[in-house]
Amino acid sequence: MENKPANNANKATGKSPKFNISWIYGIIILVLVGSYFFNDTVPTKEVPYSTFEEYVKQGVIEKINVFSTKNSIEAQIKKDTEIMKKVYGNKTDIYEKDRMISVRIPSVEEFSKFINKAKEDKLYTGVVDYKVSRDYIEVFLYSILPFLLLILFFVFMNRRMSGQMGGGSGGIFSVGKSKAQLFDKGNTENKTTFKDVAGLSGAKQEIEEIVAFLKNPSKYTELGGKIPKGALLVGPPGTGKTLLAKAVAGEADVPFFSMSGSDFVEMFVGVGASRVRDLFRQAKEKSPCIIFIDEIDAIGRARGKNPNMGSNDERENTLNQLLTEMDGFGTNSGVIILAATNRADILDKALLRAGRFDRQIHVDLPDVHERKQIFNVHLRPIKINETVDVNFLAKQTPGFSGADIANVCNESALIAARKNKSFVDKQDFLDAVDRIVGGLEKKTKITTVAEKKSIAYHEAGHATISWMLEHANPLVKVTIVPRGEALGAAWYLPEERQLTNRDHIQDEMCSTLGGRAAEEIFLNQISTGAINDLERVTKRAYAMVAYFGMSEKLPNMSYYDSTGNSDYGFTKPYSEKTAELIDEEAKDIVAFEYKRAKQILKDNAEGHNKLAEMLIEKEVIFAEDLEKIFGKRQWTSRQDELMAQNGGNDILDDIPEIESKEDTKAISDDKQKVNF
Ligand code: NHX
Ligand code: ZN
Repeated sequence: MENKPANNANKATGKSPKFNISWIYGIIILVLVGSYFFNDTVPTKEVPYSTFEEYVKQGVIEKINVFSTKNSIEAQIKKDTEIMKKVYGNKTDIYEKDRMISVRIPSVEEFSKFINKAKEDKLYTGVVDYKVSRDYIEVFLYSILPFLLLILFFVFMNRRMSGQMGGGSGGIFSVGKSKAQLFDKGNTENKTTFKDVAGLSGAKQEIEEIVAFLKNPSKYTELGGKIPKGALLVGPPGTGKTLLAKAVAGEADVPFFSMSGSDFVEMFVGVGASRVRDLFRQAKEKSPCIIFIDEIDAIGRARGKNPNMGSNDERENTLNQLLTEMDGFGTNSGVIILAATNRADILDKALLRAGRFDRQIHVDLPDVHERKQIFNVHLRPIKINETVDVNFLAKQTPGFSGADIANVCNESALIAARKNKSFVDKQDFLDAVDRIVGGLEKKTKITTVAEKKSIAYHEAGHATISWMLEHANPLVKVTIVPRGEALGAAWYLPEERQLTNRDHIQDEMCSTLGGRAAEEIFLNQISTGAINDLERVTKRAYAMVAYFGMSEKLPNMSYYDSTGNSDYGFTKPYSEKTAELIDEEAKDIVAFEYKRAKQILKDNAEGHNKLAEMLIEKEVIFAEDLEKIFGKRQWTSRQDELMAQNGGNDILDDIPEIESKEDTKAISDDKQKVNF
C-alpha cells in the first residue's frame, strides 16, 4: 500500500498559463500613475480670472494653454524680473523656472471671445493653444480606473480561488469545468502497479478484469458481452481503495481521470451538473479511458423522498447528471467509471443498478495473511534487525487497515530514532502499535495514591473477568499508565472471528463491565471513569436487541436497515411499545451481565486484589503474570485452535493463495482492540 505521488499529473483543463494577463494591467497602472506624478511637478500659481484679464491687458502673458474639458487655462508669464515680481511677489524663486499661472475660466467661449478681442487690440501677441485634454489622467481616473480596478480585483480573486483549488487553471471563470486530474499514459516513472498493492487479492482480481477489458475489448465483445460501465470500490477507510484505483491507472495504459466527489460541489448553483458534463465530454474525447471518483458519497447519497424536507437540490442535480451521463441516451463507450466509498449503503439505488455501477468490489480490512503481505511492503524501506518477525506483527494487529500498518511502520522507525538505535526492533513496533491504538503515553499525568488504587482495581476487574470467561478476548496486558484519554487500560488481542455468537457478545460485555463492578465491590465507590465502558456496553446491548434479534421478548426481530432508503424518515420502524420493550430488554441484558461480573469478581476476590496490588507496583503486567496468579487459562485461543487444525503449523507458515473472497456483509461494530 504505497502512496506514490504521481508526477505525470497535469490538469485536464487547459495548460497552465505561462504569461499572465494581470502583468499588463500592472504595467499600465504603473505607467499612468507614474506619469501623473511626473506631470504634476510643474509649480503653478492659481490666479483669479479677473486678475488674468488684467495681466493680458498689461501684456504680461506670453503663451496660453487652454484645457477645455477642465474649464481652465495655464498661462506663461514673460521672462521679465519686474513682471514676475508683480505676479508672484516674494515667491518668485519658486515659479521662476516655468513662470506658469493657472486660471479657472467662466467658459471656453467667453475666454475665446476675450482673447480674440485682446489679439485684435494687439494686447496679446502670443500663442493660444487649445488642448483637447492634456488631462487624460483625469479622464483615466474617473472613467477607466474604476473598471481597471474591478478587472484587477477579478483577476486577483480568480488567482486566489484557483490557488485554493490546487493551482493551475480554474478560478471563477471556469467554475463549470471539471477539476479532474488527468494521468495520461506514457510517463512510466513513479507509476503505481498491482505489484504495489499487497493483500486485497479478491478485489485485485476483479479490478484486473477491468484492466483486461480496456486492453483487449474484442476478447469480450466478440462473444457478445458488453464492457462494464463502472465499478464501485467499497470498504472501510484506509483499506486501499484509492491505491487500487491508482494501480488501475498505472496498469491500464489508458488516460485516467481522477477526482473527488466533493470536487463537484461549489457554492454556485448548477456547477456540479456542469462539471459532470464537462468531465464526461473530456473523457469521451480520450476514450477508451477511466474516470475515478473518490468519496462518491459526497454526491451519490440517496435522493430525498420528500421534496420539501432535507433535500439538497444542487447535490441532486449533480447526481441526476451523473446518472444520465453514465447510462443515458448518449453513448460513452470505452469510458469506465470507478468510484470509491466507504458507505455503499447510503448511495442512491439508481447509481447501483446494472448499467451504471454494476459491479461492487468489496475491499475489506486485511486478514492476517494480507496484513503480513502489507507489512512486507512497508518494511522494505525500514532498517529492522532479526528480532522483528513479520508473522508476529501481522498477528498483533487485528483490525488494522493498510493505512494503519503503514503508520505503524513509520511510527516504529521514529520511535527507534528517538532512542538513537541503529535498527528498529520488535519493541519499537509494539510501542508503535500501542501508540496508534491507544494514543500518546502520558507518564507525567499526576495521580494520587487513592486514584492509582482506583485505576488499578478497575483495570484488574477487566482483566480478572476476561481471564475467567471462555469467550472473552484473550488478554495481552494491563496497564495503569495513562495513554490518550484513558487513565488505564486492559489490552486484548481480538479474535478475528467470521461469526460472533451470543456467548461472545455476552462475555465481552461482562468483562467490559468488570471495571465498574470491581470499583463497586472492592472500593465501595463508583467513578465517572467507566463512561467509555458503559457507552460501549449499552450500544452493544441495544444492537443485540434491535439488530441481532437476541433478546427474549423480541426474538428474531431486526430493525436494522441495510437498504438505507427507508420511508420512515426520522421515525423509528417500530411502535412506541416496541421502543419501550427494546429499552427494557437492553437494560435487562446490561443488568444481567453486571450481576454476573460482580459474582465472578466475588468468587475471585483474592486473585483480583493480588492483581491490583501488583498493578500498582509494576504499572504494566502481562498475560504471563496473570497466569502466575490464576493459573493457566482453561481455554485455547482461536489462534491455537486453528494451529491445531493445521497440524501444529502456524497459520502463517504457508500462505494459501486466496482465489476469491466472498462479499461478507457482517455488521461489524467498532473493531475493539483495547478495552479502556
Ligand atoms: C477524566 N479520564 O476524564 C479522566 C482523565 C476508570 C480508571 N477525568 O475504562 O480512563 O476518567 O478500563 C476513549 C477511551 C473518556 C475515550 C477511554 C473517554 C476514557 C478507562 C474517561 C479508566 N479503562 N476513563 C477504562 C478512564 C477518565 C474516558 C475515553 C476514555 C478509569 C477509564 C476516562
Ligand atoms: Zn474500564
